[in-house]
Amino acid sequence: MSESTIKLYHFAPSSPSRGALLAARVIGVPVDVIILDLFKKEQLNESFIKINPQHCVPTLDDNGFVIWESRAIACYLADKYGKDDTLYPKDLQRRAMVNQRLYFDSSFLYPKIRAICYPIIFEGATEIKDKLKDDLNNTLNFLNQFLDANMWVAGDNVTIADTAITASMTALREVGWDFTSYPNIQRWLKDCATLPGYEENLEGAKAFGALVKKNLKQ
Ligand SMILES: N[C@@H](CCC(=O)N[C@@H](CS)C(=O)NCC(=O)O)C(=O)O
Repeated sequence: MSESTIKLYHFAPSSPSRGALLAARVIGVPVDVIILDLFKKEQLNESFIKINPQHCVPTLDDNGFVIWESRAIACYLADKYGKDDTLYPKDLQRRAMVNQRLYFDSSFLYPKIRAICYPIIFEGATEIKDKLKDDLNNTLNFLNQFLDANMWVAGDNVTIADTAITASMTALREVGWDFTSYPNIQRWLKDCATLPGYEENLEGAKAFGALVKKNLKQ
């Protein structure tokens, strides 16, 4: 029996890390999950620094081919191990649309969630500044608009843009964010619950939410 030699270095509360793992689950590729506890600074272990000098999760090691950046990991896994190209289309324009949503997540959505949550988890903040709240809500408006005409964030079928954005958005929901103004997002989040690996993702999102809520003045 052959054993998987695909390793994913992972920490469940991290949204990018969950995004890569959820992509692997939806693609259906078996990965050995190796937990690095960031609160114990395990990512700074000498053995991991040798694998990834940037010492971040998620990091993928596919038989010695090492890559990090959660969305790049998802693209690689979908291209290499996807049963077909639905999760990451080969058609240039459909692929460009998935890439656009992935970049939307990496450069707009997730950084705005992080800008709110990291100071609360790590720097003693107990409140969310109005400017940051408005900024994130503005970005959620765009996501809600993407879902106006589409069942999934990049079209009519699930793609790796959905898995990345699910990881970000479940974390935000577990923080207790108000999604009342975003009916499409609420509907889409319900649909995402059908994805393989969703419950595993949710567990990490809840851990993240608890870290924020414990310090947030209600
Ligand atoms: N853009 C990266 C972000 C990765 C990232 O920020 N990882 C954090 C956890 S959320 C990390 O590993 N921090 C520990 C460190 O950098 O030492 C991705 O999507 O993979």
